[in-house]
Amino acid sequence: MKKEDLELTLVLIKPDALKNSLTGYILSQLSEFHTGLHFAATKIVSVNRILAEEHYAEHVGKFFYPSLLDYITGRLHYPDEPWKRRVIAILYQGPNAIKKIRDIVGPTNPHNARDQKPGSIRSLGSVIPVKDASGKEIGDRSDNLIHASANPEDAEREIKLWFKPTDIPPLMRIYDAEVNEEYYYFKDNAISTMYEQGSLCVFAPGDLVWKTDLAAVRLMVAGKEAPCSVNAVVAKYLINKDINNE
Ligand code: 3AN
Repeated sequence: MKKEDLELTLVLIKPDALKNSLTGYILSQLSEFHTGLHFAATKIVSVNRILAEEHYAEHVGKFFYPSLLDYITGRLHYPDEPWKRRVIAILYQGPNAIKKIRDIVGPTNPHNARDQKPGSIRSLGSVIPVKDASGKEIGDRSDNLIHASANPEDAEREIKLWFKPTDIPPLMRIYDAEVNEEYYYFKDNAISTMYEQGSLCVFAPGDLVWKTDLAAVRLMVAGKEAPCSVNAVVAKYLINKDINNE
């Protein structure tokens, strides 16, 4: 098996797709029959604030950022039914996985998708006005049903943000993982090797973790600058935990 044959990409089936019962349609569009790609991992995620902020970190400060967080956490589509706020996160694997999926997904804005790529998944999405606190329209939000990694760098960052190494079968894992040998705890947006009341154990000895995450937490506990944020490391360990940070 060549390395190129094992390319991985992240797909998120977002709350608007779930609400509109488009999950089955989307899965069939992305099926092995159409794409030649294979499932490498999947999970149902109730997206918490930490994960949402980290996933959309590149959009911090843009006018649509707050509504993007409300969208991906499911608050917009399920305001009164919090138990239905979910995203389906899937990893697909195979040659050219990133491009193949992006082609079927279509352009970011559903209006552009309908113009430029009719039949793409996002051509079924909607464009919703975004208003400021005074009710003045300040732009549009794209409810575009699905997220798909845009390039190999984004794919690696996003896959390591949403999935632990053990979520992926060993022979499908393409990023290095390592067995951790220490306890690492998370509290008040910081990582520590010391337990305090209210700390959450992120890694325990014997856990298989992303090598890049382990390198980052070692720098963090040494008080040095790490190449990623604390939230980027801990987010995948907080998925579906009962944390109070909505
Ligand atoms: P894509 O999802 O196609 O990779 P990104 O990563 O540029 O697009 O944007 C992430 C999300 O942010 C989009 N899915 C869309 O919902 C929202 N977004 C991006 N650009 C805009 C924009 N100019 N106006 C409104 N929403 C936007």
